[in-house]
Amino acid sequence: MDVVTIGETMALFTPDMSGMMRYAKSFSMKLGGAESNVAIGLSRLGHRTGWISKVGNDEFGKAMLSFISGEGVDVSRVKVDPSAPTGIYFKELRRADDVRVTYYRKGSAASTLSKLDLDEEYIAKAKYLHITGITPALSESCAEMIDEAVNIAKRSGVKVVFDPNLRKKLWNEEKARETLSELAAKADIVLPGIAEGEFIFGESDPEKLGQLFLNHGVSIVVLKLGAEGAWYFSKEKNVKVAGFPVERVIDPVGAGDGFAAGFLSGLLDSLSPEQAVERGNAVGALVTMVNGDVEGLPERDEIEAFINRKNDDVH
Ligand code: KDG
Repeated sequence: MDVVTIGETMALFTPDMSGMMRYAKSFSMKLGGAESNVAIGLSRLGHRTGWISKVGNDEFGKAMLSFISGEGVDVSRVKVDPSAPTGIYFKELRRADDVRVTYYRKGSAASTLSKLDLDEEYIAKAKYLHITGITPALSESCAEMIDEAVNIAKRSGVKVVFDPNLRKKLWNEEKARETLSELAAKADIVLPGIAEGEFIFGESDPEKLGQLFLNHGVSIVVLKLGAEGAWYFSKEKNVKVAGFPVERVIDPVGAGDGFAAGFLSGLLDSLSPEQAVERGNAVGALVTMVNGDVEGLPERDEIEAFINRKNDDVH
């Protein structure tokens, strides 16, 4: 595998109208989960990915396995739990700049994941292990599992990629700060948004934040700035890469996962740091133009055309 990831995916319901969800009469069902979003994004770009998770023995779990494996992601390490349901979440698109998320995931099948659900050999054979700060927020056993997955990766020479993905609705701030900071310290690559960096270190200046992450033990930090693009920091190079103009944002949820998929795809293809960040920015931008967490993730010819169009405009 190029990338193995671990986390919960939920059935996602979006009202077929904008505005307050209380007035919604019909909903579209999709699915979303930060980690499987990244796996799907990478798979669409031609990389080999595996997703470790647990779903309920219910229709949502079955739909999920079928959809995600249909995207080319290996689901052989996903377990089916007969005694807990697949999690659900609602996305209320009041306006493009006011998107509200409501979770129904307490006690979900994925929240019962534990160390026992890890296949050491499966992780050890990957090039990258991708984890997010969502999984340790789901339960104690999930937090322990993520620690163990990181330990496996470290002793097997697998690079750990960590996206803090702070979800304040899932845990208390003190615990979140402590855990995200610990995971960042153990990761090789960290992909925070600027607000997440500020949450962890209390600093909002991008260049100071980049340095703080490097001093924390991280080799590569990519600080995402939304539409503005992203900063790349490492011992060798600090560079800001401009984002792509998006005329109309339809749904920003999943853009960070799109960035992670694009950036990792660039690393897997041995692109330069600037080009890898550019690919991340481009995938993130494309995701925001489509309703849904994964529906806007591009295939390879689409991403290349999108990037070339911008560069042609510029030169
Ligand atoms: O990054 C997008 C995710 O937030 C979305 O797919 C749902 O995994 C999800 C979560 O926990 O919020």
